[in-house]
Amino acid sequence: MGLFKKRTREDKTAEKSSKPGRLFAGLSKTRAILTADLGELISGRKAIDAEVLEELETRLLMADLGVETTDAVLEALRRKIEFGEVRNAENLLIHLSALLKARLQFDAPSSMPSADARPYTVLVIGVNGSGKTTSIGKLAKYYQNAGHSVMLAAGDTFRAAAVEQLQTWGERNQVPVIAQADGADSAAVAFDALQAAQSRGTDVLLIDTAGRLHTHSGLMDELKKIKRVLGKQDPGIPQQVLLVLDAGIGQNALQQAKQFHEAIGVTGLVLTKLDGTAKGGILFAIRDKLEMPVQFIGVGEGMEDLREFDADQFVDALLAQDS
Ligand SMILES: Nc1nc2c(ncn2[C@@H]2O[C@H](COP(=O)(O)OP(=O)(O)OP(=O)(O)O)[C@@H](O)[C@H]2O)c(=O)[nH]1
Ligand SMILES: [Mg+2]
Repeated sequence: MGLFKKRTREDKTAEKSSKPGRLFAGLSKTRAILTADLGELISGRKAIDAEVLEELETRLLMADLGVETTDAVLEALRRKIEFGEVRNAENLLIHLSALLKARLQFDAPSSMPSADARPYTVLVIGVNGSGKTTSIGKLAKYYQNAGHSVMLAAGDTFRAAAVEQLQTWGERNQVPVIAQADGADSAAVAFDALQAAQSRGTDVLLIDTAGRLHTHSGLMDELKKIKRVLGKQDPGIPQQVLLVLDAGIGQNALQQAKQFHEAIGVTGLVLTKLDGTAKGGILFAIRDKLEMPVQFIGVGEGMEDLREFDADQFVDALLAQDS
């Protein structure tokens, strides 16, 4: 049934390579939880009854939207049913979509460099394996596409492989990578890179760091040092501290984010691996519980699989009906 516009085979082929198509494909696991057979459940009914709302509630919780958003959305829908605004399945999903979009608006600062502060310096932090280095590789592309010159700093000095991984992304994007021998002081690498970017007039400097547990105070101190050393050059640097979170950890992301924020101050989040999880609703819980905006989302391992977060596109991709 046509709750939302069905997509033809031609649409799907075109979508695979297009940006909205990759977002749509990337969110398929969470979408399956939210919408699989929902149309059938609703369509046979004359009215939207308690059973339908209970089913919807279960699905929102399973997709990790969190209790706050789930309760608020259900409450709003019940009121709309009571006042006759929602009468059938089509109505219900349209209102659900609008309610979710309204709740997911972040007050995000611009992620683009301004003319008076070059290089726009982005410190990228997070636990091991969350997707920091990969996201930096994708961000290099993102900034180049926006017409900016980019430099990368290999601040993960724990493993030689980490430097090589970043250098590979540097080669793919044809951007310089500033690195020192492994075991070097990561704050020194960051500072070196900042000076190199300043002297070359680079627009954007992306600094990779080693993965670390938010509960390890020694490693958190190392991050503070990187930030302090950069700030000595100019207190406005780094302009952005991006915390990279693996969306697959669901509600645990909230605790991680709080502790990183307390330790060094996070300006924005990158939610990665949304393509690998059915817990994509975690963005709503983040909106409810944290002060930090989601700036970027990762929906795959490829260079193009990172995008600036857009609530309307995100909710459309979550609720669209797979045909
Ligand atoms: N499917 C998918 N995989 C991703 C995404 N982002 C990163 N990955 C994968 O996650 C793995 C870890 O990514 P890295 O970028 O190395 O993670 P990291 O945070 O730099 O890891 P450490 O430096 O070891 O702390 C790699 O296999 C990436 O390809 C994403 O959005 N989707
Ligand atoms: Mg890394």
